Amino acid sequence: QSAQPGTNQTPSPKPLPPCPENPPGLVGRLLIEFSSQMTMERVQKENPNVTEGGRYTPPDCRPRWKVAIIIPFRHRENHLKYWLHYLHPILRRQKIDYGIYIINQLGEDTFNRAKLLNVGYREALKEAAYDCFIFSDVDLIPMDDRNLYHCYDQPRHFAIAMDKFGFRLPYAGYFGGVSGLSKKQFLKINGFPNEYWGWGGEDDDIYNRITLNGMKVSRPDVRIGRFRMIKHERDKHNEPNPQRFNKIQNTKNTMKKDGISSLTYRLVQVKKYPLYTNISVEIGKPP
Ligand code: UDH
Repeated sequence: QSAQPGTNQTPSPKPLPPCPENPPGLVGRLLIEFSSQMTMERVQKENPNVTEGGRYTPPDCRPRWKVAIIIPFRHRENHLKYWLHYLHPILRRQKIDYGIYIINQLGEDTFNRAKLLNVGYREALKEAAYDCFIFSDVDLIPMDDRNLYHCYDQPRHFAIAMDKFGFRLPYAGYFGGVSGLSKKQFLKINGFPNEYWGWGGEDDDIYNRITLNGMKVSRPDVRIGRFRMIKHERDKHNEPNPQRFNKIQNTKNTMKKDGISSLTYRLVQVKKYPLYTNISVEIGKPP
């Protein structure tokens, strides 16, 4: 038989199919515990497919979102090991294209979670064309891998049923712990506030920004949105902020000028580790 014209050319690789909406490898409810010792070496061995800086993309399908996972951080090395141990395999089963960014506040001035998250948004975009941003505390682990870490039509709240709140939302407008916004949703609310120093209020301000801009919060089913928090004492230099009650009354006036549009900080170091990218910054102190 004679060869057909063109058959000796190298075939172009088949385009990958879109990733399934319900990834078939999910296992559902997970056993999460923090009593066994965890080492970074072990977590690295468990995750050979993660590439430098904590990046991963599914080999067999085309993900719909490119997700930057942003973690506000200072002095929580032990929690980070557990977070990486549990989350890398979950995200892999979820067929997420992602990068992990630890935003480390340098110095010992008052902690500022929301400002660090703004920094994460800006710095992650220097690394890749992310279109979805998931903001997670370092001590929160999902108990069910059907809680998919990507973006949705509306801003998403993931951590709706934490063990410390009896597996319920503590109040209807709660938006703390783990949340996710597409780039478009994030820019629509001018990012997050930079002026909440110390513990509390910033998540309520973000909730206000979302509703004031005509969006609403989307949430998973309460049986799927369960989380375990690694128990810890209150950190030094993150005392409850007494101004928070007043400040959240004023989101409508403050959100236009205070946000990603007004963000300033000093980038000190970007360091790529096997399982995450560490971004160390100076973000100033309260006025
Ligand atoms: N964070 C740090 N370092 C700090 C403070 C906060 O990394 O010094 C980050 C970390 O990602 C943490 C998140 O910010 O998960 C939120 O801070 P948090 O864990 O202090 O807030 P949470 O509401 O706890 O979870 C409040 C203190 C509870 C004290 C309970 C004492 N029994």
